[in-house]
Amino acid sequence: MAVLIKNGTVVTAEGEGKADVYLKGESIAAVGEDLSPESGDEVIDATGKYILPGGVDQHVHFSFTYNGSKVRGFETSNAAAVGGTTTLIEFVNQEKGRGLVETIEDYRKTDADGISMVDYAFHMVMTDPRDEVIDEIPAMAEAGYPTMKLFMAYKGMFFHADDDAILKALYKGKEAGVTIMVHAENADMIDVATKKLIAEGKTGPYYHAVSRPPVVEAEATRRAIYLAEMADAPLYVVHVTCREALEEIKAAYSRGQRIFGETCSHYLVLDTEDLARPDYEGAKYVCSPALRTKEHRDALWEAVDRKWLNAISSDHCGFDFAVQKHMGRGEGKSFADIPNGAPSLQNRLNILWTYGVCEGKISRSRLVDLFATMPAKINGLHKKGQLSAGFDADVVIFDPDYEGVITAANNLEGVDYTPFEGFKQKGRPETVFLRGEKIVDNARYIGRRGQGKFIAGKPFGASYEW
Ligand code: DUC
Ligand code: ZN
Ligand code: ZN
Repeated sequence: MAVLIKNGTVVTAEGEGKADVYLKGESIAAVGEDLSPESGDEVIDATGKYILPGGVDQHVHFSFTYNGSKVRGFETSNAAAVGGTTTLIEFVNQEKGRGLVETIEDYRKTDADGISMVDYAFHMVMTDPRDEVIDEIPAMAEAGYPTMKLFMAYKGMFFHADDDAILKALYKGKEAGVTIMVHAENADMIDVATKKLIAEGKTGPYYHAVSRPPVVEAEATRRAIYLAEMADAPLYVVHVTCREALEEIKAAYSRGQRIFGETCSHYLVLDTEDLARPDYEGAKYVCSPALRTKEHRDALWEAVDRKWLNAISSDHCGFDFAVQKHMGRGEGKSFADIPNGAPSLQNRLNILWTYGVCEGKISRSRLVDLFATMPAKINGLHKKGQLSAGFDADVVIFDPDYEGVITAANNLEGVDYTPFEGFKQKGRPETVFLRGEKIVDNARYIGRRGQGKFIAGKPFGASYEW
């Protein structure tokens, strides 16, 4: 069945204008003026609405485990749909002693296929950098997984990676067109500061930020850039949060290195002071890197506007407050025991629109680039993230006139809180199509479990284009 969306304003990464959008089967058949329906087509009048490509969230955690506590999984992916995101990219931690492809494919079969309500792809997280694992990187890319992250943070945890692993991954990744990503924080600096704070009795959630200040992120970002320089390979820095790390990325880019990065919605609107909220509510805001001050938020908004950063992700992590976020409370416990991460799958577009577009920090076109187009290109998802003929018919009809308040009470993330509780919201995704099928109608999820499908990424994504 075909759908013709008429009279809306189509927003792309290049600009915007009045146009109709024709969806036929799973693809966009045409974008243009005065398109006519065929008999039997559904026609939607989008007068006064914006038409955006379905979002691509390149940074979600549906399998992350911290101190034995696990996040909510793909069964909550309808939260992405109502938030206007139609493709998710999940980080899968390699299991020790196992190969890369087998780890992702086992996880995919048991935890994503037949469950996900939006389309999905995967990044590998390498945790066991044996020679045969490094040698498997090209096969991983050929299997549809052309991106791999390494955690420079988290000393003592099985997923921590040292410089040796990162450099080997950069060398081998470059041969195969794999984009190497890093979570850039200096693990030793955090470890020493954490132990010192705990010894001083400074154990509450606020000290999470004190244990990992911007210098921790700047040091690791610079080191990763040097490693990428040595390998002459591109590098992607996930969740950039501070001015100092941004400066490292900009400097490397202007020296001619292919260094790229993203930030995440919570770093643009939340504050270090949120970690000091009473009644242990500060624990809701424990994520890594830590939340920053206004000075850094301003720097991030400028960076996303000026293309110094090229994507805004959620870094969604569905730990609940009542039990999981309380793991740092009690005798002998500290902020270091609180699972890292916050739920934000549903509100990425709402935050970017209300606090970015409506406050004049980014244009609608810039939003589309950061929310959908660039994340698709970086990850080699060649039919996602654009409103053009031949692309997947993943489309959001956005109502700019809606006004509301964000609350966990009407959230589908399956978590008992949202870090954006009480935030004003302007505009909302009213209708969402996933490959031509309507999955959100009048801002309510109407799709089916298992409707999403796996999308294989192609190697040599945008970080290789110069
Ligand atoms: N940081 C988070 O806040 N959550 C998941 C993993 C990470 O690095
Ligand atoms: Zn991270
Ligand atoms: Zn993350």
